[in-house]
Amino acid sequence: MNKLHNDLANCIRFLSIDAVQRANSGHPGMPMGMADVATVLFKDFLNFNPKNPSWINRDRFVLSAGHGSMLLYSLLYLTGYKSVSLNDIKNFRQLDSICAGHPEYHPNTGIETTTGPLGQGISNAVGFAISEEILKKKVGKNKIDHKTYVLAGDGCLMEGISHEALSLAGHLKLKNLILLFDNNSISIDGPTSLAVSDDHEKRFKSYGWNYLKINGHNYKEIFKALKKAQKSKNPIAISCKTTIGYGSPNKSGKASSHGSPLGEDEIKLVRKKLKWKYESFEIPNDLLNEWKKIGEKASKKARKHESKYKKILTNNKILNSFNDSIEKTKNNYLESLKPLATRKSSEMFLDIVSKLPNLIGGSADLAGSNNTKTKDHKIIKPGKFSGNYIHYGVREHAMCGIMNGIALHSDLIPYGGTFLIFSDYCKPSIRLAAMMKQRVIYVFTHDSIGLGEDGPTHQPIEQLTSLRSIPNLNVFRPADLIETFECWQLAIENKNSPSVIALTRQGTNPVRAKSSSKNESSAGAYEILRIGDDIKVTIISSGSETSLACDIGHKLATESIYSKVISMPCQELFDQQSESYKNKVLAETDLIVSIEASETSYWKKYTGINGLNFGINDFGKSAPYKEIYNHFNLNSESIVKKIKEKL
Ligand SMILES: Cc1ncc(C[n+]2csc(CCOP(=O)(O)OP(=O)(O)O)c2C)c(N)n1
Ligand SMILES: [Mg+2]
Repeated sequence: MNKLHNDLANCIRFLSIDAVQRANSGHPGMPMGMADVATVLFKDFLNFNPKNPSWINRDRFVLSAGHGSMLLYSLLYLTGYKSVSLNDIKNFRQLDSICAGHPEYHPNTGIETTTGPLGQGISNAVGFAISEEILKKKVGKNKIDHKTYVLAGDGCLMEGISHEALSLAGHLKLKNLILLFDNNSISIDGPTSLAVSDDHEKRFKSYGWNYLKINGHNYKEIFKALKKAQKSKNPIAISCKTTIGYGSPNKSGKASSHGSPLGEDEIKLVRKKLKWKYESFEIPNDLLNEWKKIGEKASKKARKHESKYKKILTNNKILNSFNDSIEKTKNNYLESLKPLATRKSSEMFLDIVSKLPNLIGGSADLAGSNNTKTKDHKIIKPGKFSGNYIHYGVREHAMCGIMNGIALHSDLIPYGGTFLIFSDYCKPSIRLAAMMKQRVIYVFTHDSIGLGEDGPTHQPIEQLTSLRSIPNLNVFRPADLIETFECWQLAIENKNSPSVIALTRQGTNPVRAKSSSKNESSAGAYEILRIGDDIKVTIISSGSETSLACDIGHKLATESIYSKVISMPCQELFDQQSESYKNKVLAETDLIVSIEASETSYWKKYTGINGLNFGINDFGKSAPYKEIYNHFNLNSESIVKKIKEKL
């Protein structure tokens, strides 16, 4: 037994116990159980700098088991991060406290990512590790050379996303990734034997990981394992056998210590058992100094290294350098004005910008369908990270969690593709990207019944509505090549929001007969056609239905009914415009009509209850796509008829 080690670990234990008790809510069990492992990690292995938390070559520490957030907050406070004070810890789980119930990403604080949904952190960590390898390749080992540590529990490993992420990490041979498994065999409902009998070792090894087993309360074993892990040639998991709620006479080893305060009486017993003679929230000076020394030592080491590093990637200017090529391609298109699938237009955009040094593309096994991979892309392969394109395999959820890690790591901009219908498999990670304000770009193709014969299982209906309901997510649905280029530019330039770009499988007719140097899509919606002086109808539309809307405008005009057509590639950006702009676009006529081959509810905020919403409020159909459009009355004859009836 090493007294100093125990004392240091007990600082984490008691801060966690006291904070949870004071908040009368939270999770003491995990921090009490993993305090020993975390102490050895921070004291002897982790490269970090409390004085410069965003130092690029720091090791990343990801708490996938986010319910144990007090472990992280305690460590940040003890090692001297300005971001977390003792007062913040006393305010655990209170409004606007940095010490939230689960870690919520704040830049430059030592909190690397938002975790909460179990297993997300594992996929984020895989993204961090991939980024490290990519950057190392770009700038050299003397500047970038760090590890990613992820602490995951039984729950994280039960989640499906862990399988996807661990499998890809093993395949790619991410030797810089170390997973600390809090193997306490307890989750909320009781012993994990209620629900799982996996052989963890075999599981990890089958993915191509190394696997070590230790007693997570024996500092020598922890030290040795971490030492070994530094040299691993593959990603490595360290199974730390721990006791949840370690030190609690009546609750240790039981689910009762997982997620509620221990209670004043039990806390007294823990103090006695662990020989902790201090008051609540009291860390004695000598121990606080020991912890501060750990932080200062790490700072000193970091500072020596920081001087080597200059900012690697500055890229907004670089995007401008593609402007000439972007304009040239647009102009060529305007000369031919042929129908073109927007997924193809997207590929043409990527063809131009694929040399952007920090754009990292990928797809979940649909590269050819999503048109995300261009002829110039280089594939990232096992152990070889000089490329810029990731084959994520059929792993949509992990792809999106990994992209969060890539975006958080540094200046890399990840984009990844799948079918829009499978955004449902991505949603938890998309939500977190939006919450963390990360620039992640989702290329979701096959965006409506227009995909045709693959049928209702593949035809998105409610997906756009669902995505539009996520705060801080821009959902783009461009109509033609010009808009697709504009939307891509907006997505790349927006550093604080993720973007969905929904694209068609089928050809769409050009609607922007004239390009303009102004990015019209940036306002979210704009007038694309006006016929006649005395207009009676406003038709709003997005994506593939915009050319249908224009046809309808022309047809109505032949019967002396005049209208304007509004192309609305992005509702979120339109909603941010000035009242006067919104009125100009939408308050001109009494009748407003929306057309989108999708669930209609979000269009009602623009059309009002007296408007007409043409869309689909049922599952799709399997047939050639034009027949499906007719089946759902999404054609100019039916829509013109209904508009006339309404007028
Ligand atoms: C996706 C998801 N599902 C459910 C939960 C609720 N939840 C939080 S912790 C937990 C049990 C986790 O067990 P384990 O990882 O073993 O943590 P321990 O009890 O050992 O601290 C559950 C079900 C969650 N946070 N995320
Ligand atoms: Mg557990």
